[in-house]
Order: sequence, then structure tokens, then C-alpha cells
Amino acid sequence: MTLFRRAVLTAAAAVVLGSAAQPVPAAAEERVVRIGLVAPLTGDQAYIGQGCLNGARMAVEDANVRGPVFGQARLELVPLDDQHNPTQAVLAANKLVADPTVIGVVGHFNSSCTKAASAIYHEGRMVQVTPASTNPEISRQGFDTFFRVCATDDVQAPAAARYAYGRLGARRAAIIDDQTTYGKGLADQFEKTFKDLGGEVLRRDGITQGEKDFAPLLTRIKVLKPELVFYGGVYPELALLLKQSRKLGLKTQWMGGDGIYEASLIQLAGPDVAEGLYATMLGVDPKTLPSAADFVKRYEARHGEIGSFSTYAYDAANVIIEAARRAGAPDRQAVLSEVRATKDHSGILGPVNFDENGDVVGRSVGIYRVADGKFRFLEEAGS
Ligand code: ABU
Repeated sequence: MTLFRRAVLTAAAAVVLGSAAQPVPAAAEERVVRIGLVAPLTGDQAYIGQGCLNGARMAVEDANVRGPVFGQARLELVPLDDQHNPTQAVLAANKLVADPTVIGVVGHFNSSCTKAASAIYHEGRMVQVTPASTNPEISRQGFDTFFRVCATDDVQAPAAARYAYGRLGARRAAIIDDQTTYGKGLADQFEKTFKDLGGEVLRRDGITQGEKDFAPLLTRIKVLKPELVFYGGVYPELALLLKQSRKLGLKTQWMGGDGIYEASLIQLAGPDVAEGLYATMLGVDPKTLPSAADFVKRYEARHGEIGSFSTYAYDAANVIIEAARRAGAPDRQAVLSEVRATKDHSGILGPVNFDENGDVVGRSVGIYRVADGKFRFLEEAGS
């Protein structure tokens, strides 16, 4: 008996045992199938987390417009906030796994959270599709429940290093990371490729998420006159680093991965301060993709400027929804098997196929630069 059927029968039994005069909730219960969405929905990363939520919610709404997923089943999104904290992420995962009506999860955003929660989903046989967690190690844990629709850091960071060395001509770099699974991994990969190319790493420093005063660190970096500072981490701390380095007169180029590709970073740092910042992201700008045009238009009419990972969350949710339709029943194992069997899923960011580790295949990486207050696509990163 599936968990879902057991829940339905339990609800039905409760009604039978209850007063005959009461309304019958079992029928309504029985028609709801849920998908979780876990991301930092509050706190300093809320803007990027809410963008994921909006994308996943639109996928669920579109699915309900298309028609019931199973029989009369209506799809519902269960949003949970992990506050980019792995402990909260595990709590959220346990909550979703304990709910028999939940057939899959879009999440999490941060690699540290995704990694911590992945063991819970694996144990609960619940498919997990992250829209944004790019640390390569997550898919190497041997969890057959794990999938992602974004390019990994072992593709992004070498692309960034090659661009820094080859196109920007940087030979002397400082590296800062936020000591998270994502930030440290990304910085490690950048450092390796940059050194392999012949570049010199002058300093390697770690900061802590939530830290506010970077003046002592930036002062030490300034005396070394790096041509580039590479930052492994997410945007809130980088906004402060950029502002404080401007104040200290540290003149250098800054670069990071997809964790800094976020419009609100430009507002936090100030457009003038963020001008010239480089970031890696998907190899094509979703706003120029015909396959994403309708989604982007509807999203922006409703929520304002599209979030960096909204399109990814939309695709991640749809991978689960389409697998559920093919499975034909709200059975986690059946949905999981169908996600694994995904073949050329027609995502708005392009066809989705997974390799044996659950990593999306064929995603290119692009180099972006802030110009006139916006991230602008420069070029697809070469290998
Ligand atoms: N990849 C963007 C930042 C999220 C993460 O992987 O932690």
C-alpha cells in the first residue's frame, strides 16, 4: 500500500468513526497531491528564494490548468523556509517526508542545505530536484533520489578561471569564500584551474555568512594589489565586500559564480559599486530564449523582475509533475522511477536529460558582467 493511499484510508476511517452530521473531508483530502519547495524564503537570501518559490508555484498552477495529475487529483505546493541553514533544511525535509501526500520536492537552493537534506529524501524515497545547488559532491553520494537542472561548479569555476586568465588577462588573484559547501567548493575549483593556467593566488581567505565587517581582510588584500578577486559564495556578503572595498580604495576586478548572479546584489551594493562585476551563469540568457518567453512575460507581469533561479525552479517542478503524470499514481517510487526515465523533457531552459548521477546534461555556462545596473550576457564560456 502506498503512503498516499494509507493516508487517504486513514482520513476516510476518521470520517467513518466521526459524527455522521459532519462534512466529509476525506474526499477533499483524497484529491490533493503535494510537491514541496524548500529555499531560503526569509532572511538575507529571501529575494533569491522567493524567486524559486514563484517559479515552482507557477509550474503547479499551470499543471492544474492543464488538468488533474491523477484522476481528480489537484496539485498543491508546500513552501518551506530553510533560512539557508542545513539544520532547518533537515527539519523541512523530515516534514515533507512525513507527509504521505508529498510526492517530490523542488529544492533546496543552497548546496549545504541540499546536501544535508538529500539523505532524508533518499531514506523517504522522495525525488528531489534542486534548481540551484551546484556543488558537484552532492550527486556523488550515491542517492538515486537526487537530481538537478543547473550546471555544476566543476564546470562553472574552471570557466570563470579561464575567462579571468585568458580574456581579462588576470595573473595575480586573491580568493575569498564563505566556507559553505557551495562557496568553498567553487573557490577550490577556481583556484585549481587558475593555477594550472599559470596564475598566482596571492591569498586565500574564508569569511562567515552573516559577517558584516570585512575592512581588515580587504586592507590585507589591498596591499597585494591583485588584478582580480574571486568570490565563492552567495550575494549578500559580496554586496558588503564590494561596498567596503570601494570605501578602502581597493581597485580590482571582482568575479564569482551563479550565487552572486542576483539583481538585488546590484541594489544592495549600489549600481555604481557593482558595475563591472563578473559572474558565471547559464550559457544563454533566459530572457532571450524563445522557449522561456511566455514564462518570463507572465512572471514579470505578476512578480516584477524575474529571479535568477525562477526559470530553473519552474523546470525542476515540471520534471516532477510530468513524471507524476506518467507514473499515473501518487506513488513516490513510481514518480522517482519516471523522473529517472526522463528523456528530452521540454524545459523552458532547454531539453532536460539526466546522467546516472542525476545531473542535467548539456548545460553550457555563460559569462555575465554588470553594466548599467544589470547583469548582461557577454559570451558562452569556452572549454
Ligand atoms: N549555485 C548557486 C548558489 C546555491 C548553492 O549552490 O549553494
